[in-house]
Amino acid sequence: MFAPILNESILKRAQEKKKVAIHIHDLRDYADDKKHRKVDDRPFGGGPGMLMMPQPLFDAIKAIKGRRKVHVIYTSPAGKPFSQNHAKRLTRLKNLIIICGHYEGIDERVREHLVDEEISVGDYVLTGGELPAMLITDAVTRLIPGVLGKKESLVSESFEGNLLEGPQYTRPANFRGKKVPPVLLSGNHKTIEIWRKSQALTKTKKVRPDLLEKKNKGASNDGNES
Ligand code: 4FV
Repeated sequence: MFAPILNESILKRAQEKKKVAIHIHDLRDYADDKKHRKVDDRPFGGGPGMLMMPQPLFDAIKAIKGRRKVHVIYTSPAGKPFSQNHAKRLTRLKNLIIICGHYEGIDERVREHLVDEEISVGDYVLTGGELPAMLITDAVTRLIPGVLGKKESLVSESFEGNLLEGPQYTRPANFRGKKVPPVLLSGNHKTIEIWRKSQALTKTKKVRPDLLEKKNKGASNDGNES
């Protein structure tokens, strides 16, 4: 599942520019049960489905960590909601391991003894933790200095200042009679900035008023709050 994501566009270039190194590990390689390479088992106390066993996860993470300080993330619907601030905070950590959840979940002893942080990418249930892991990898990698080229900017994008991005336009100025707001053609950067800010505010008020509450609560955008 990961190859197509990692070998395209910005993530590919980020690895080529040695801004990030991304390795995929097959848990079955760490299963004590060499014959069936079993990594899941039935839940104690009964109940539907299977759980990820502790042994392959403990031994895999021990082997991958070696002597390095690594921040271990587990992706699950029961995690803290992922956000841009969260991504910013993770870019400050040198080594991340992301456990991709599967089946009904993992043995609680993994969460207790290995997991530093549980992250959810949204209040819905997926078939596996791979997509959440890819989301986190993408959102974090693009924030690493030097990954995004000049053309791509981090400055005026959504969630900067807890505001959604306002409307944007490119050529032609008149597309089949549909015109671009004249202020954007004025060349007056001050009025353009004011217009953009007010548009972003209007859109945020309409679509994500919760972000404005956060903004007004003075949540500074320093990446500490998730
Ligand atoms: C999920 C989420 C998610 C739950 C069962 C994988 C699945 C299966 N992960 N945010 N939402 N995980 O739905 O992070 O194990």
